[in-house]
Amino acid sequence: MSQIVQLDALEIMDSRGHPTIQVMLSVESGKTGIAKVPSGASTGKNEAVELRDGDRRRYGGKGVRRAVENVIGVIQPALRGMEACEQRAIDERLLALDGTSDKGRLGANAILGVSVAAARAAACEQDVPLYRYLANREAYVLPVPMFNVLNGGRHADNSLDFQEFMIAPVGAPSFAEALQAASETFHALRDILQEKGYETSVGDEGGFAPRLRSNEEAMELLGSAIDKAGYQVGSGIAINLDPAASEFYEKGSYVFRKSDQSRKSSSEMTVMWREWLTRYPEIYSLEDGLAEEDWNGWTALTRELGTKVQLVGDDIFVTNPKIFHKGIERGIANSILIKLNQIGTITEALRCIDMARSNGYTAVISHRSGETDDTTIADFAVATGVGQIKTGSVCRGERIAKYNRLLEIEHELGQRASYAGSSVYSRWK
Ligand code: 2PG
Ligand code: MG
Repeated sequence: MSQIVQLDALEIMDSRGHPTIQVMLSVESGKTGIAKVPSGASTGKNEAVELRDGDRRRYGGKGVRRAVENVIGVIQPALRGMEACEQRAIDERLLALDGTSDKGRLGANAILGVSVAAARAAACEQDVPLYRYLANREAYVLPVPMFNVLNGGRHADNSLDFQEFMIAPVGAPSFAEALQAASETFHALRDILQEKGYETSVGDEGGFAPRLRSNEEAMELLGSAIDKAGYQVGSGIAINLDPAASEFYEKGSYVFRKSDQSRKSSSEMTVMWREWLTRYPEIYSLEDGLAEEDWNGWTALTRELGTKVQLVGDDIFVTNPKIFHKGIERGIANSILIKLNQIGTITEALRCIDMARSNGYTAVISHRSGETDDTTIADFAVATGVGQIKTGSVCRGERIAKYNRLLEIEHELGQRASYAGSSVYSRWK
């Protein structure tokens, strides 16, 4: 009854008001799975291709009509008759149909839409929630959420070079209480910013985007907000960073253009991060502390700090099993960020998670800065049991949709749910 009978797609809006694709996949019984595909701003160079029309008369070239046509005209005939529950076979068929190494023919946006819509249709057909359908075991771990409450870098027009300052309520007993702690801290931060005369408007991921004096000031404000909300800095609420260093890497140096115009070499960056970790022991996780091209720097950084902090590779691995494999061989990072649209299929993302597990790496499921109300990653985080998710601040509907979905899952699981908490960082803290 789960034979695929129809695929449809349309151009919809993402949270930045740019077009993206929605895919609907229907099976024989009449059940339909719907997927809405996200889109990044600080994208890694080796991400799978997001197919855009390039026709400047529409949406400045960002239209996705070609991706829509590929779903309907090319993918639909090739998938009709396949079982929606055969995820791997579907994903392999999509890869073969595309035939390129970067999904540039059909578009990773078209391909991911279909990959996720198939999973959703199959779950619906089997009448089980998506997380249960995707998991192949019965242990359900709710992830530690990382809330990006202060935005900088490419996500905000302010003076912060670092893109994301996140709070992670590791000490909470449940996901619901983690969300509560984050919300209280977020509002305490708003009060503090207001008192200090800073703006409280938010950036792309729902975090505040004030014109602070320095990246260090961001850390101090977060510490005060956590304190004001009545939580313990570090053991109660950790601070996780994603400076997204590829964005300020220019010809072999790191240039702090948004703040003080200073420059640092790769080894000076590692020294800086070592000092930050000493000064701010509440930092539990550092993502993209160096740039995607700086492989030697990454190896040195990992050697130096890999036993002290979670080092997450985002731009450098781009959720690509082949690149991740090379990175593991080179001793790069100890954690991988998983963004479904960086690679384009559920199967390949799962392969990265398996590789992470078998090589002693952790994994963090992530949204993109351009999102929709799609909540797939919430289910994906629970299904894979990786214990960590980052999906923005406690603000903006497209972010809250994921957190609300996690609340729903925790509620539904009742006694069977367990919150990952500080255990995910026990290797370092
Ligand atoms: C990141 C992400 C998500 P973007 O760098 O980790 O927070 O940003 O989607 O713009 O790549
Ligand atoms: Mg990142």
